Amino acid sequence: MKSNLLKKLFLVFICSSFGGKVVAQSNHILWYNQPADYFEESLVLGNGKMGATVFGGVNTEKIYLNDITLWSGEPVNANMNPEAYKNIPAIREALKNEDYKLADELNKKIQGKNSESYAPLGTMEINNFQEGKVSNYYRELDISNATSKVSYEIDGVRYTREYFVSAPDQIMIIKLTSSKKGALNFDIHSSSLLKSNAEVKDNILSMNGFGPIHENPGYAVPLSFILEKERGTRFTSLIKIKNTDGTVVSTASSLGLKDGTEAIIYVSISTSFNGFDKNPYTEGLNSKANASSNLNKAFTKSFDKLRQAHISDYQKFFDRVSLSLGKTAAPNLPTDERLLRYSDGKEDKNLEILYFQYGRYLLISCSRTKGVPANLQGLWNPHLNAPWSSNYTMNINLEENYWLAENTNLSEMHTPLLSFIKNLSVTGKVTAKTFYGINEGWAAAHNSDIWAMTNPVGVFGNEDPVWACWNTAGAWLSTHIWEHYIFSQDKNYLKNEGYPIMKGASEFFLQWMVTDKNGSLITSPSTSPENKYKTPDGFIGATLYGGMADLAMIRECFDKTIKASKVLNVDAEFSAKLETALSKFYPYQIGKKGNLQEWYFDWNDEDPKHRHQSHLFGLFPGDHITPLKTPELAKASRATLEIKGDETTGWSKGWRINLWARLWDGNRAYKMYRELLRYVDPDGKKTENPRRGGGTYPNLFDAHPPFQIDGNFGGAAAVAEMLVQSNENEIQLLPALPDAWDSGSVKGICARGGFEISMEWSAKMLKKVSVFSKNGGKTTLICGNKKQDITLKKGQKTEIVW
Ligand code: FUC
Repeated sequence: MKSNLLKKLFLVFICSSFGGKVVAQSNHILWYNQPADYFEESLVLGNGKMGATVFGGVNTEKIYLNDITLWSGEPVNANMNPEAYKNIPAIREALKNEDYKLADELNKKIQGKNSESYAPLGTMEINNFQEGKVSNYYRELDISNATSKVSYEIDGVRYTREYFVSAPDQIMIIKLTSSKKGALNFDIHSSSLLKSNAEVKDNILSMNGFGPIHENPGYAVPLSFILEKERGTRFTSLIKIKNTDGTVVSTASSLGLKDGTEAIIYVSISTSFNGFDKNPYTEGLNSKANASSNLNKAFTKSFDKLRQAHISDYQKFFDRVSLSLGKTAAPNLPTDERLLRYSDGKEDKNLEILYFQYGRYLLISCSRTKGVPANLQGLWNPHLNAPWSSNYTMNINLEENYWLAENTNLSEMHTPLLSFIKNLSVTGKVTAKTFYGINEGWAAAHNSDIWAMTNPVGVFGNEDPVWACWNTAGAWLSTHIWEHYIFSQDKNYLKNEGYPIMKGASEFFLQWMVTDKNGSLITSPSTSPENKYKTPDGFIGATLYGGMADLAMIRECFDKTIKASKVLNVDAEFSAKLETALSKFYPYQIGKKGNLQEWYFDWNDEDPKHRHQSHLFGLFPGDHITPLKTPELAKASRATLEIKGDETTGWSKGWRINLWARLWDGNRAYKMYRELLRYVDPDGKKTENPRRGGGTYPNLFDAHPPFQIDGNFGGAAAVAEMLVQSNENEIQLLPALPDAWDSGSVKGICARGGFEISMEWSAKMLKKVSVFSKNGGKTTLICGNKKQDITLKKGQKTEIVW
């Protein structure tokens, strides 16, 4: 007893004396005992618009700065291939004749330009002039308050830095201190990969520059940027030091502090982006004036005041959800070592919680800008030539970014995507007409960018239809509108903004679908993201008719549009048309291997283990396949997942965990969750036996590889999906609870119907549940064999001992 107590006291002592910080094994702190050498080791901060990637170096602190609105290009000319649609009948004819080779060739005529790219704003370097041996280095990111810290000692002097990026004040703050008076000596430089000019005036280090106007000519071709002085998005960064003592010094292009003890660095950035349809040069915002006004306002405020405002703004969102998974015996280790240990199969429940909450942290930090959703890298991209242009890939990646938005209680963070869909519905009208010959509704294809381009990509006939020609994004995205409504119960949004967009997506597909030889509705031409079929005579191709993924997504789109029209009590006639169409859809087919067929015929896949599984859309994120409603289809979905296996890219793992959760197989979902959290070495790191593949980097970023943020979000969403599943009428509690999580509690998970769930369980049995209703309503709670109907008034909460 006594020795246990002593041990505990000793542990508390060790933890609280380490680097002066409390670092007990944590579910909210990422920490390291060395600076980051690689991007995938850095710690990221953001306010939904501005992003900072902090390396925490001793002699040189490197911080990449991003603004989510800084892209190449300018508003898209959606009418880029006005006669493309004239080729559709010939493709249909080729498909009717089962001439797949010709169909694939002709499908290339339905292509337009590629997307623009997300651009890095710049790099800020803080050079420190302390020499000597470094000891007690410590670096952390605390996701419970969205602040980061670095501290170390040199010759007995302790240096600290604290960083945050504030949404209420639109500013990045860095506070530097030294434990010895006057020991702080540093200077700051700004640079950018873009065309820019840095200078110091009135003790402000400013950098002004502009983004390229064009373009990524194709993934296969090296990027070629054209810089024109009077075109493209302008950007500004401003840096100013507030010192308590010492002297602020400057050169023509650097700003510094001499012999100080404490200083605060204010960093303000801005761009001229003024909306997807406004020329960022001739109709742009004044980036200089905006950056300066944010800087001046923040500069009058104290560090404590700014910090407090930042933390309370952030915690308003973050604190809505908490998760506990019971006792853990995992030791307290730096996050990189912790991940390695976990990858070797060891238990670490708090790491599992940390990864879940980190997903929520990342979404709050990168998704708060109207019309500009989180991109492929969230908003943290250092590259001029980023992987996949750091753009929006809409055949999975963009949507997966938002799977956690509603169920993990971050509905506000969904709105950048929802407003972006609205923009897509504008350019998408032109795309529907010019590429597909459809005069009603809107269409969107595989890629997009900040300019809401909707055309199929491929550089006008140069790229593979297997990804370039997919045109079902409108169906998929419109389901996000329904999800937002059904979780939030915001009828005004549905009526005034959401429903017309959903209707437009449905209108397009109603016209686009054709009948097969037996009178069933299908799409033609179709492709299935981004897999290829093998016909019985050996042809490997992408273009086909009746792809099952298209049908699954359009089914969801029609179904949700009908539901929305009923909620609003409008468009009964249109709804009836959708009902009739749904009854004629070419039905799902079960293949010879017991799998859910991806192709119209029971063909083989070129790659049976392909990372995409879009034909399982109805199981997740859709809901028309469930183990109860459609047991045969659920079984076939399971067979498909078994054939594909579990080894895949980061985002694909994220998706499969959700699929297993929807199949109510908690242990398989958990197995794959563990595999998503498998340690992956930074991309550039040369080690003898590098750990590569889909998984998680030392900074807990998702590894496709390379870094893509979708896997972080998909993985976090899946945790919620394992604990709570819901539809318009029912809430399943603990539907896919893994054995490893036999006891625990959760607070604040959202369910469809506008409910918020908190509950406790032990020995895998639900003990207590409390349900809060946002807008009043009824639902049925289900757990195991027990069901309970509840009706609540708006704002009412009930607690049930189960
Ligand atoms: C899709 C995926 C790739 C990658 C890219 C950004 O094309 O098939 O794996 O994630 O998007």
